[in-house]
Amino acid sequence: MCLYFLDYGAGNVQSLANSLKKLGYDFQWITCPDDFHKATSLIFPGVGAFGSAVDALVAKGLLEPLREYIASGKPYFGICIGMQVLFQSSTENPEKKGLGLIPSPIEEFSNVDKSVPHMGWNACDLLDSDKPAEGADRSSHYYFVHSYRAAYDPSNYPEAAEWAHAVTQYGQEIFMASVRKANVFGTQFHPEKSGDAGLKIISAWLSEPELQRSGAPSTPRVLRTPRPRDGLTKRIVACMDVRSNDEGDLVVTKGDQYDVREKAPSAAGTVQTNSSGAVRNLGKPVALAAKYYQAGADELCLMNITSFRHSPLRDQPMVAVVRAAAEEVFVPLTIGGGIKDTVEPDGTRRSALEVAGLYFRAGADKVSIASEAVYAVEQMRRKAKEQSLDEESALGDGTSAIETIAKAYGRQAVVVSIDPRRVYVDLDYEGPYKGELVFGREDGEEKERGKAWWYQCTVRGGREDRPLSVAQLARGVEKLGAGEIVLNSIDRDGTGKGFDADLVQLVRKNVRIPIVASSGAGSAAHFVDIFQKTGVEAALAAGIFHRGEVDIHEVKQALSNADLNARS
Ligand code: 1PR
Repeated sequence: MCLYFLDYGAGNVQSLANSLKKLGYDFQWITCPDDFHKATSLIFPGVGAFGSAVDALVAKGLLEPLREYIASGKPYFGICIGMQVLFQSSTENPEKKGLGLIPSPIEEFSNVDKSVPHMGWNACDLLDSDKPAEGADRSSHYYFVHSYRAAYDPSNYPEAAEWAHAVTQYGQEIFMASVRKANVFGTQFHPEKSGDAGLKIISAWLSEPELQRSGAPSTPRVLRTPRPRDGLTKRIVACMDVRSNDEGDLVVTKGDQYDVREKAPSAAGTVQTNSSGAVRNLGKPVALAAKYYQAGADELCLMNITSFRHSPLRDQPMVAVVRAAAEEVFVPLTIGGGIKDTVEPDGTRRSALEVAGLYFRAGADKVSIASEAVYAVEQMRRKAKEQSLDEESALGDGTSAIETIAKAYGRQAVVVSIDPRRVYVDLDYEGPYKGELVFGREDGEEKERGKAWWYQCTVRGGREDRPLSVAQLARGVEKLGAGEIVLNSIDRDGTGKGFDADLVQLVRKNVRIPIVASSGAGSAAHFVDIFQKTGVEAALAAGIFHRGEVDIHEVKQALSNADLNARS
């Protein structure tokens, strides 16, 4: 087999390359139209936007050779955008035409009843129970990340529906999760990010060449009625804060309210309240990432909490960490810290887009932006004010890190990490954040009862407060194009008191993009609690996993017991 990859230069194709390496296959890149003749099997792992994919293929003279390759009957496997280009068009970029093999359009999900993008692990319903399933099965979950989908609609698009191989429900919409006909196979989900279940699909396609050519569905396609609840699981995210310790080793550390140093004992043997001890060392980042992947984490986050400010980008130690981790883990990997315009020690300027690109090429699936997101929203609001416009109506000018990275890699690749802190105020507070005040509940912590507070944004890992509320930031970054929010809490970080449900509810009310609740998890019950109270899509923890106090399996079990969807 002469296996080729089609890469048009956007996003993370390294993950798929790592999957093939893990499965023991070699491949080559399509670099010119002639390579299509040499290929006996072709995978197109498209990411980003439909229009930029089509544009890039046209610009490189690869669109027509791709059409001819597929028409020749040789096996084709398209992933995400690689599947979407088989369709006629996409409302994402209506002026661009796809290959038109499947006669229906790709359209945006409605966000009336759910968060968009559709991000996470969902079930697949195979339509032909008597046919080879390309390694897919009904009991597994697969990782999806997209805002546009091909509706499964046999009434209006009967010919297109014939291509459907598996369907998935998100909210009350049923769409094509995979397509299959003759030599063509495509998945909307990412098998390379779907753990063992996804590797099984890639392996089946590669190892059974006869199946690659004979995928004609037989069962007549009939309309499906959505079930009351979709199969999207609640995601459990394991987060590793990484920094160099005093000996210069890269370690996973963990703070209490962002203070990562051990409390130093005083001369008298009592523990001091200020922390001048060593940086807490909870393990090596790559080894821990591999451990959490094996333990069933749905996603992993690596946070570069000091940004290693003095390293030139090409020697950035975190890039090596991401590269090594991506070879071990086959679930989504987010990298955060230092995603901003930078100046190298030799004076060379690097844009945030370049920095992000380096991480994507190393194997990251998403980048997480914290301080720069605050500055971008502040600037957007300031400009609106200067023009005597309502700050809430402000729009970005296309130059922020969020906008440039989302444009190039798709909004699903851009996470904003928020580090808010409670600011307690009098009950009769009349300041600018009056509309966002939260009032302490009678069943809440004692210090909160009868109190009111708002949530203030911070930058530089909580070291500097900014004149911006968390609700203003959340609305702003959604407008700028962020695809997800990781919502930390400085007050709860490392305390084990549970997630801050008031904070999460506040942000949930303000945005439609997925939210990852973070900070304060102390038990499996805390995860159940935050999902039940707020309906957020994901929850993140660090300390309890690092210290082995709760394992990920236990959390999943607790979710299932509480009738919440979880990936086993
Ligand atoms: O500002 O874009 O360079 O990003 C810096 C990133 O580093 C931000 O995402 C910021 O949250 C993070 N960061 C900076 N300093 C610290 C610190 O701890 N001193 N870590 C820090 C913040 C918060 C979470 C933590 C959860 C769960 N850590 O990442 O994992 O709170 O913890 P828990 O389950 O133990 O309670 P930029």
